[in-house]
Amino acid sequence: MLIRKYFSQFLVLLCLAAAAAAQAQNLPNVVILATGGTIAGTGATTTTTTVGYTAAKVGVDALIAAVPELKKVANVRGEQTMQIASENMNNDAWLKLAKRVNTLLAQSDVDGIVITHGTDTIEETAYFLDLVVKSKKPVVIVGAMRPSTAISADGPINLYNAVLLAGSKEAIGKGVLVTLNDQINAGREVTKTNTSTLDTFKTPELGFLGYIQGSKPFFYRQSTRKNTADTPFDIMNLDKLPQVDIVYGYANMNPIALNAFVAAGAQGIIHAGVGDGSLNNTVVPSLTEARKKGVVIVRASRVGQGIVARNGEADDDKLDFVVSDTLNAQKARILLMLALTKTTDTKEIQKMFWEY
Ligand code: DAS
Repeated sequence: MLIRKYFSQFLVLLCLAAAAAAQAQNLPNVVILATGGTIAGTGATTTTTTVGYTAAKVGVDALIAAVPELKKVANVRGEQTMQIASENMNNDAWLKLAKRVNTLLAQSDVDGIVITHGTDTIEETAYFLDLVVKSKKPVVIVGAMRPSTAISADGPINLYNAVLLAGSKEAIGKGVLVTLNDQINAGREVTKTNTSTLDTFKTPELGFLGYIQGSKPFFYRQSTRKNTADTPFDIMNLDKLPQVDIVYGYANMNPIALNAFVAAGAQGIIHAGVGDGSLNNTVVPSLTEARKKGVVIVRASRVGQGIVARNGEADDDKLDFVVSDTLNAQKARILLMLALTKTTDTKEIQKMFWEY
């Protein structure tokens, strides 16, 4: 009697295990690469939300364990690639992260990647990866505006959304994506628009790619620019990126910072000018001198939206400058850095700003 009872319990367990294995087989395999940020942050009290917490404290396994629902949408495993607040993100970290992403995506048992990241430089890492990932599989970057210990922390639901997006067919071929707050942004255009609110990530004027609702992604548009596998930028054998710096335009500007960057060996300068990328008279001689030394100059704008028109506020043909199209200064810096790994020809570089 007792044997029959145990045997039937054993059979039930066997069926449950088989059902779980079958379900797991149907789920996508998503790897979570953790880099730090507020999503991994902790605060002294549950009401420590936008200030007073410490970023980059919680490990990737704890982040995953805090969202058991992840198992319903994907087979997930985590790697702690680094543990930093993203204001400290740098070129070496980007190369390490990008190489790991490319290595994993080349594996047939990996269907998508999620990167947990601080929000301060998500927009830069997203565009860098948008240009150097060599796969059409989804890469989704996610962060949080409140630490994991806060009331109504946004990290868990953002992570859940990011994992289901990275495992979705809809996200294939869309370029690197950023999701927070149930919204989906393109890596090329997304930018942080508010220092502390939950809805800070936007693509002003050009708009979101879509939303995540009821555990499903909904896309309404996609970027027209070439990305990921369709770019010529290959970082797998690079261990250093060219030095490119940004000078910020303002009334009563002077060339001190610009001259210092050039003297320190910058190979490229992004000039984030006022308006349509206008140049204050005080800096034109230094820019011209830098160009003569072979430094590539890109005219961007501090405004943040709109096209910086070639030969508009400056004679770019005569000065041999490049214009940034719609890229803001921090993103123009990324494209110029990668462009300089391929060429110093300003005509070639200008074409890249029209294409990526
Ligand atoms: N310091 C911020 C960062 O790591 C915290 C955050 O918002 O993620 O980017």
